[in-house]
Amino acid sequence: MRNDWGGQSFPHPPGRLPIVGDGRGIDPSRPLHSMVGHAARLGEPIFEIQVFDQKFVFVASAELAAEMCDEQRFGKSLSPALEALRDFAGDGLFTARTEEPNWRLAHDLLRPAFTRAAMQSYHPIMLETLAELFAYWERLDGPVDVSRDMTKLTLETLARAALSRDFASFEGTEPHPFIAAMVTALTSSQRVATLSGAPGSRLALRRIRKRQQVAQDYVDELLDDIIAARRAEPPSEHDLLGIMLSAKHPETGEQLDDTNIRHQILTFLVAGHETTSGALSFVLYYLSRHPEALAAAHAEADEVLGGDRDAEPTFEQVARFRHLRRVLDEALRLWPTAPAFSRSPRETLTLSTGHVMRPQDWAIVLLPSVHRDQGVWGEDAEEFDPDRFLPENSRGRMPHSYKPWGTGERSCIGRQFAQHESMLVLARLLHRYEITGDPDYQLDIAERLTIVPKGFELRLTPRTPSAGPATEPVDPEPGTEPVDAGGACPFSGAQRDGADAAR
Ligand code: MNH
Repeated sequence: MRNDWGGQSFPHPPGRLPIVGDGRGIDPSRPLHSMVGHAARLGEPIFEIQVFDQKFVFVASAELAAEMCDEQRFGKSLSPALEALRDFAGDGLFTARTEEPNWRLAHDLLRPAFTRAAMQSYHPIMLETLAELFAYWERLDGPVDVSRDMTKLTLETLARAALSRDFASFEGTEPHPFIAAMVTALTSSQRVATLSGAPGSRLALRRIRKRQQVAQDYVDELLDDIIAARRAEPPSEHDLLGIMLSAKHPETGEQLDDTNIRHQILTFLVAGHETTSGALSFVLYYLSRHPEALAAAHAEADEVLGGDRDAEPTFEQVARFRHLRRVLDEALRLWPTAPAFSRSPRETLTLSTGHVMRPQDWAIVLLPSVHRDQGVWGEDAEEFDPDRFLPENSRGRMPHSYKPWGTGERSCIGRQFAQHESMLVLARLLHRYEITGDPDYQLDIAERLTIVPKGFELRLTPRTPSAGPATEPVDPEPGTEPVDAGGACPFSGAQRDGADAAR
């Protein structure tokens, strides 16, 4: 048994079979949903799933997740899914082991590409790409597929900010072939990870690996051409690629080699575009279902941007979209688009549950479950309520109970990038358009390494912003806001009860 925890066992779903283990209880196209469902039914802080000779241990409570977020005692480990992704992204930042020299080197060298100053240089690129999305929408008829178009936008933005390359994402409705290849490589690495323990899977594995190889060769060649072309130009640190090619470590003078640079580019494209696109799509989904949160977002956009629907936020204005920021935080609470990360202890230790955990053991922190822990988020934890993130409601919340960006030194390096881009996109979109969802749409989530809403469409109609400074405060006083109409939210149970949510 791999990851056997020295023979210790944990609660597991009923109906375990010999050999296949708990495999029957996992929907192969929706493994995350299956795990979140098991977590909710078991109600345990930690549980296990066995599939053939692989044991997976999941952390579902905020308290145990917090314990494992203690950087003194725990660090990142690579789950089988990340291990498999190394075929594709090698020792790039996301899939590197912390002990590998390339992790620290790349972390130190690439930090400057994510400072506030760097964000200022990406700001005009983000705005320009967004304007192209609006122009593309204006050429389309009918409702837009939200995840499809947010993916176009975030990939294009990243390609331009990181590589100064145009991927022509808005030339048609089809995604760039690079995306198709990347998705093939990603889904294959996930399937390899789930299949590799299964007896009789050799043929299937070989077929998948072959498809993966074709996709990967295409992607590698495209990236190697981009790197070679840039090497031929005079050095310039105006984008991420430029920094990767010329930055030297201040103490050792070390640089990244070309293979590692290719791994880093792939990492940034993979880690950076679908996570952000999913976050934007979930935000738009929730806003389309919560009229009061939507109205507040429209009002905030008008207050900051005024009466001209073509107005673009300045860099400094982005910080003023406070309500919108809470909406993003709340969407990432319910559906953290990078939904899990793995942890191992630095030395053998005993968990608060009494289990002994050794450095070779790993556990997967299941974020959607941690983020819905009623002990932290209240009885209405399943409900969308951005006011949970008002300062007065956040005070005193358990540390490490909200982890959509991961934790510690291996947390998301692109967080500011994603947050800045998301705020710009949402602010401009809601300033410019009325959004209408199909009331019959049932939230359906596509799972890869990340999660994105599937088949979610919005009808966009031009909106006339109200001019001048708003006369009413955008943030209602706690306790005076209108009560959520409820019902429409697929996770709704009880009515929410206002400001008590955080306690
Ligand atoms: Mn991002 C790591 C979530 C956007 C690049 N990211 C992580 C981790 C989470 C995460 C969680 C930690 C994973 C782990 O512990 O195994 N990231 C997100 C989310 C968004 C996001 C929810 C958007 C929303 N990420 C971005 C963007 C970029 C990016 C945008 C790049 C421009 N993320 C990374 C990289 C890492 C990472 C690189 C790995 C960092 C490291 O380990 O040093």
